[in-house]
Amino acid sequence: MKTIAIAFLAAALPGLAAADVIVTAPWARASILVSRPGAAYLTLTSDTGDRLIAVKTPAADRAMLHGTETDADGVSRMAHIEALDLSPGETVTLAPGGMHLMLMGLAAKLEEGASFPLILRFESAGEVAVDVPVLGVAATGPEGEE
Ligand SMILES: [Cu+2]
Repeated sequence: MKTIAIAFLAAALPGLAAADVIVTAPWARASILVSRPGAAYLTLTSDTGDRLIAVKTPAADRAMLHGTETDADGVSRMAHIEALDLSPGETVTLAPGGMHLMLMGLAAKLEEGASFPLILRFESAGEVAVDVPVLGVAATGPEGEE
């Protein structure tokens, strides 16, 4: 009986740790061509503070965090962000025109109405999986992604 109780407790721990980061409102824009990278957005909150260190999805060969910078000429460019620090209690929103998750080498077009799993890896919370719904092509697409 004692053995069973310990095994149950150990199995429950990763789930408790993952709850330290709350991932809300994930979405992606539908893609017209499979040859173009896709983009996904979401909101992150950590009560204790954490660090997003990796992103992966079966929907693409590679997923990475990008920031958007606008230079003096008003031209926006994307820059790879290696890791994203989350301050305790702070909410970070990824949105078109700003930070986004770039999905390179899509396995298939992102079809409106479909959804795909996305796994976010945090330094403390470990892996957090979310289901990302695909919204319409015209839904406020990110700037400079063409
Ligand atoms: Cu990008």
